[in-house]
Amino acid sequence: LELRAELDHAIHNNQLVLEYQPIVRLSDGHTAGFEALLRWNHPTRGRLAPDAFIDVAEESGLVVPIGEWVLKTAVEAARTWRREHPTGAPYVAVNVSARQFRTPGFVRLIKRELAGHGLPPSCLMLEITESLLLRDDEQVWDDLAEVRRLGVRVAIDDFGTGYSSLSYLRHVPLDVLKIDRLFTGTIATSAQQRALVDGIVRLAHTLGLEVVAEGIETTEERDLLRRTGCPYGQGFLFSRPMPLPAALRWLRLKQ
Ligand code: G
Ligand code: G
Ligand code: MN
Ligand code: NA
Repeated sequence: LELRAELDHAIHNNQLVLEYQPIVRLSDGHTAGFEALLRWNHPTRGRLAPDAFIDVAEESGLVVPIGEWVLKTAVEAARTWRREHPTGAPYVAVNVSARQFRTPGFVRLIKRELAGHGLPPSCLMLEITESLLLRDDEQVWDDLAEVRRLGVRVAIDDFGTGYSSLSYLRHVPLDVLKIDRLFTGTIATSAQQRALVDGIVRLAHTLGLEVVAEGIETTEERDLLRRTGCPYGQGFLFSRPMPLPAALRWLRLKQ
C-alpha cells in the first residue's frame, strides 16, 4: 500500500525516467532502434527497475497513467533523434503491459501521440508479451490489427519463455520476435541451445517476422547469432540502457 502511494506520487514528481538501449543490426552495427526501459528514481530506495514496482502498478491501475507517460516520453525521444538524423532514424520500442493494452482508448492514445509529434507510425514499436496473446480476447486482436494498420510495428517480447503453443504465431498480427536473453546467454556453451535458437530464427523467417536477439553480452554470442541469420541484437555488449543525452551521443558516434 505504501509503495502504491509512493508510485502515485512518483508520476507527479518526475521520479520516473526512461533509458534507451540500442537495437543493433548485427551485420554492420547500425542502430535500428532503441528500446525504452522504465526506471523509478525512488527517494530512499534508489533507482528501481520495473520488476520492483510493475506488479503494484498493474494491481492499482497506475500502470495506465504510467504507460501514458512512457508512450509520450518515448515518442518525444524518437522525435528528438529524428530531428538530428532525418534519414534512417531509429525507431523506439515501448513495453506495453496487458492491462495497459486492454485499457479503452489505448489505440486512440497512440494515434494522438504520433500525430501530436508529427511522427510516422513506423517510428514506434510496441513490445507485448505472450500472455497477452494467449488471452481469448477479440478486442486485443482487433486493437493489435488496428495498430498495425496504422503502421506501428508489434513485437513479441521474451519469446520462448512462455509456455504457449507455436501455432498462434501464424495468426497473430505481429512483425517482430524478440528472442529472450535466456537463450542468448547459453548459445556459446550449449549446442542444443544453439540448435533451438537456429530453429526460432528459421521459424521467424518462414513467418515473415523480423528477429531481435536480446541479452547479447559477448562477441562470441553476437557472431554465433549472426551466423544463424539473426539480423538484429541488443545487449550489454553494445550498450547498457542510457539516458536520452547519452543515446544522442551514441547516435552521433555511430550513425
Ligand atoms: O531493465 P529491465 O530491468 O528494465 O526491465 C525489466 C522488465 O520490465 C522487462 O521485462 C521490461 O519489459 C519491463 N519494462 C521495462 N520498461 C517498461 C515499461 O515502460 N512498461 C512496462 N509495462 N514494462 C516495462
Ligand atoms: O523483458 P524485456 O526484454 O523488456 O527486458 C529487457 C531487460 O533486459 C532490461 O532489464 C534490460 O536492462 C535487460 N538487459 C538488456 N541487455 C541485457 C544484457 O545483455 N544482459 C542482461 N543480463 N540483461 C540485459
Ligand atoms: Mn522488452
Ligand atoms: Na525480453
